[in-house]
Parts: sequence; structure tokens; C-alpha cells
Amino acid sequence: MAVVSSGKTTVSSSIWETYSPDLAVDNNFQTNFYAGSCFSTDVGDMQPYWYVDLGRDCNIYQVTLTNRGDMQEERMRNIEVDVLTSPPTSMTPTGDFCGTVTGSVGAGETTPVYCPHTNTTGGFTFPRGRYVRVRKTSMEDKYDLLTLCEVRVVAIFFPTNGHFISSTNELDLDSHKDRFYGWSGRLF
Ligand SMILES: [Ca+2]
Repeated sequence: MAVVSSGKTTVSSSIWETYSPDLAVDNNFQTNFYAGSCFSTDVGDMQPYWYVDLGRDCNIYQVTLTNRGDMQEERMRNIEVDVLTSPPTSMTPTGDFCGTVTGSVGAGETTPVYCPHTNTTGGFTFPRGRYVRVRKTSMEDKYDLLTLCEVRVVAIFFPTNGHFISSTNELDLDSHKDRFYGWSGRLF
């Protein structure tokens, strides 16, 4: 596994003052908003989103969101994370669901969102795509900004020999656990 988001190209629906979307992938986990390493959408943006372009399709295992620590931590709520195969410039791009953050993320806390879905054969399917989008699904009011001090996208890379990954990108973690751990080094 590897972090694939650091320093990658980012886009957001709006920007509050100088707190641009790249600040969420600058590999700086400072959570004091005014220290200048957190991103925020603008007041009045009622469909706020942020996304990172990973540069190529990746199998996404986990996305972590780091909340601001100085105030207004309650704004990290009603959030959906998606893994998309087309640029998420519209609200209906193609892709796959990763997970949600409903709320209750404390000040300065980092919350993990796990993407793999359980499939019908008891294994896991990893969402695959080039773009990871974080957006709010509803707004309490016009000040309910999307604020992200850091986003970390963790991808898993499968060997291409097909020993334990099918063409549909499914992995049976239980029956192949030994090989999986042995190959990746560790599962975190
Ligand atoms: Ca940052």
C-alpha cells in the first residue's frame, strides 16, 4: 500500500480567501486553520466539493480526513467520499462509492474512511479510479464549509500475475491473507 495523494493536483468548488485545495495534500498535518495548511470552501457555496487527481487509476483502500483543530470542528459532517473514473466536474460523474463521514469528528482528529466493499463471494472489491472526491451531501447553512486540513489517499497495488486478483478487481482477503500480507509488508 502507498499514499498516492501527496502533492497531486487538486480542484475545489470554491476557495475561501487563500486557503486553496492543494493545502489538503501538502503533507502537513497542522490543524490550526490559520497556520495556512488547511483548505476551505467559500461561504455560500452550497454544493462544496474537493478532489484530487491521482494521475492514474488506483485501487483505493482508505481515505483519511484531518479536521481543523482550532474551532468549528463540527463542520466535518454530511460528507461523502467517492472514487471516480472521470473528472468530477459535474455532480453526476462516473465512479464508485467509498464511504461517508456523518459527523462527530473531534477537533484536530483524523478520521479514516474505508473504501472496500464486501462482495457476494465474501471477498472485497476495491473502488478503482483516478479521482478521489470529498463533498458535502447537505448543508446546515451557508457557513457549513467543507474544511480539510489534510487528505490522505491510500491505494493498494496488486501484482499483475492474477494469482489472487481477478479481472474484476476483487480480492479475497481471508483465503489469501498470508500472501497478501507477505507481499504488501503490512496491512495498515
Ligand atoms: Ca495540510
